[in-house]
Order: sequence, then C-alpha cells, then structure tokens
Amino acid sequence: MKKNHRLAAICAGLLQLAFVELAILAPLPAGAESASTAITEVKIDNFTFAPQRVTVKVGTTVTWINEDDIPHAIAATGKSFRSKVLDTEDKYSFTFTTAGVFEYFCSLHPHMTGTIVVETTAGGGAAQ
Ligand code: CU1
Repeated sequence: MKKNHRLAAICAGLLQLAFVELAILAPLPAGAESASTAITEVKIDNFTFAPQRVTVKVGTTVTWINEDDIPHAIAATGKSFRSKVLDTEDKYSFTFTTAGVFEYFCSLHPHMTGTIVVETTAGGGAAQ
C-alpha cells in the first residue's frame, strides 16, 4: 500500500516535469504560425472564458466547454451565434466562416465576456 503511494507521488512528479518541459519547448505563437489546428477550445470555469480572447482563421470551429459547476450560455453580441444553456461538461461549437471580431458574453452572467478574432486565411492567395 505504501509502495503504491510512493509510486503515485513519483508519477505525479514526473508528469509535472513533463509539463514544465512542454512549456519550455513550446513557446507562445508569435502571431505568424502557419498550420494551426482547425479546432479551438474555450473553457468556461469560475465565471471566466479561457482564453478570453482567441484568434483563429476563417473556417475554424471553436468549441466552448463548461467546466464550471454552474450553467453558462454563450451569446454573440452581434447575434451571429448563441448556445443553449450549457450544464457542467456540456459543449457548444460554432464554425466561423467569415472574418471579423466576434464579441460574446454569457447570457446568464453578462459580465462574462470573451472575444473571437477571425482572420482571413489568405496571405495573398498562397494556397492556389
Ligand atoms: Cu455564465
């Protein structure tokens, strides 16, 4: 039994090390990353959208995940998207097909706000 506890402690320590290493090896994008993933997650926890501001390319699906223990709902200020009420662990996805700055808030707690910045993919029609 004691051995298991020690093993668990060692595992946790190793995991922590791995995370630290990842953080060092993966510097923050400088804004010029090319092949970013097409799916982005925004977590909702403790009355906060995290990250609060996300920059994506046109065509990206953003998924909000409610990790809080109370319900939240997502509503675009410009009414371009709106989720149903999300209970804990519920998700809502929206695919951004047009460029622009999309402000949104929680329709249950309007002081909770976030921004999705959608950029055009073209750097001058390079994909042709
Ligand atoms: Cu909320």
